[in-house]
Amino acid sequence: MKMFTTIAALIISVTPLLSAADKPNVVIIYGDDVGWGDLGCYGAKKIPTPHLDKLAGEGLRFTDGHCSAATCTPSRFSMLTGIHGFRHGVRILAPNAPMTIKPGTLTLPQLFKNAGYTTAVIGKWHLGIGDGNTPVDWNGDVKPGPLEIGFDYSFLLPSTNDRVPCVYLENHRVVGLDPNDPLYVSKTKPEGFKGTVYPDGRKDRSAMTYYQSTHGHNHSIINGIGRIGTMWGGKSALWNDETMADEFAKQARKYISARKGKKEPFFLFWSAADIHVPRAPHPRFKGKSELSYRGDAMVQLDWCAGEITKALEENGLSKNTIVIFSSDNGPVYDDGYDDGTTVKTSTQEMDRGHDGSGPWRGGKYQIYEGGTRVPLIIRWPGKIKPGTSPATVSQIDFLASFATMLGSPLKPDQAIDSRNNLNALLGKDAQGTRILVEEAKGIAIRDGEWKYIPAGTGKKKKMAGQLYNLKTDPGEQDNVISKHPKRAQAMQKILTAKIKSDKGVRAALSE
Ligand code: NG6
Ligand code: CA
Repeated sequence: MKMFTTIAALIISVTPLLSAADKPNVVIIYGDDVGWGDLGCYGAKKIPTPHLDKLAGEGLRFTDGHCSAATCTPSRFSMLTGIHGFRHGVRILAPNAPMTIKPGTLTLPQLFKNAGYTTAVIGKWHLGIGDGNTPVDWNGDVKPGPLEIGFDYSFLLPSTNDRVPCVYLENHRVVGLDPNDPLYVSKTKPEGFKGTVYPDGRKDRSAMTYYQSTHGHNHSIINGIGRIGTMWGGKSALWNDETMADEFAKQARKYISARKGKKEPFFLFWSAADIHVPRAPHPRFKGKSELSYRGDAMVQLDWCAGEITKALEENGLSKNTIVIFSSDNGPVYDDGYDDGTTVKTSTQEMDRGHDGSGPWRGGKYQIYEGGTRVPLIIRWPGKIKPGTSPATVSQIDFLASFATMLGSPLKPDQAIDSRNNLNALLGKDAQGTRILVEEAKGIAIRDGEWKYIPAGTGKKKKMAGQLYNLKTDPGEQDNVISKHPKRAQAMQKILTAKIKSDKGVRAALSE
């Protein structure tokens, strides 16, 4: 009997979970700066999000789902590579930054491609473009980019919506560029340049007609909105901020309808600019939330999610498609634009009584739960039982989990920080990972209900080490490090010896 069980277990462990014909399509709908508390199904009272609420009702809604870092680039880097950003010094990227993901790295799209999928990314990129040796020629082939790391098709907002260049990039080419007004991204005016010159907000604030901005959002004024970085020319190719969401939704519809009746499954990474600043939702969303631009942008993002799920439905693809909704970091309010979002109370910032972090402390940029604990919803009709899961799950584990689902084992040097958490993602394990890494300026770790933030240097003073029990103190208010010094030391040891280990979290934690 024992022998039989062992053999049966062996067979189960080496047999792919899926036959080729059953491989599900996978769509990740990724919000930008969307907090845990910004969706109706997570408790938002002032922002109607009917489409995402429906998705949650038909799928599994995680209450302890995480992105890997409290800012965009490291989170996206980790989700796509299964490697923590801190290993490669990945930080928020400047407008003209080169690729953070080196061609040849095993990425999430490459994993799917190896398993016979066709793959695409539509929307915000912010992972850098170019090899870092030769400057990117925005008038020629703009590469390496997503096509060189596993995506078959890309339609991008290359950086962020508050950074130049304010143009769309389809595969290797800027869309709608007029060769008579070539595009350059550089601090200084290119020699002999005769094309469009945009107002410099440092000298001309009156050009900020949409709303005023501060904190470096003033180098180039494009469409009346201040941006980080300077661009020259490319006027015919400029995006329209108010139709950007419509454009990305249209591209998603086009892509999905082209997949109808095709044999090979697809992976689509659909990455919104909403609800990142500068928020400029289409005027039809004005006043649709009881909040400001930020709430209305969230209603717009919800509408886009509805367009994507409708496109799947109309093309008969819903049933065999896994749809994931999540975000790249926690919430932030005005973040440098006077869009009327931030209303300060005596103790915290929020938007007219709406707290985008829900019950968690902090938000974007911060090491507290609100920085990385984000909405995470997964729907797979007939395969994932609808409900709510308390399991601890992280986007960095998507890669190893999908590798398990596809029966494509990872080599030890691939996606070194990604661990298989498929059972939790499918709703078959209510615990998930015990050890979780949270990255902001520093690195914190969770061990079940405990959270440890090492002592570090804050902006003004040296921050002391912190230990919280999230079960009794979910709001991280009561630092109990002096009551439990041994626990803090043990967690520090795991952080130094295992999390920071060159072998990666997967190998180090399984030892
Ligand atoms: C910050 C920007 C902020 C935002 C962020 C990136 C300033 C003062 N602030 O540096 O507005 O663009 O970078 O956001 O420049 S993220 O979601 O892409 O990480
Ligand atoms: Ca973000």
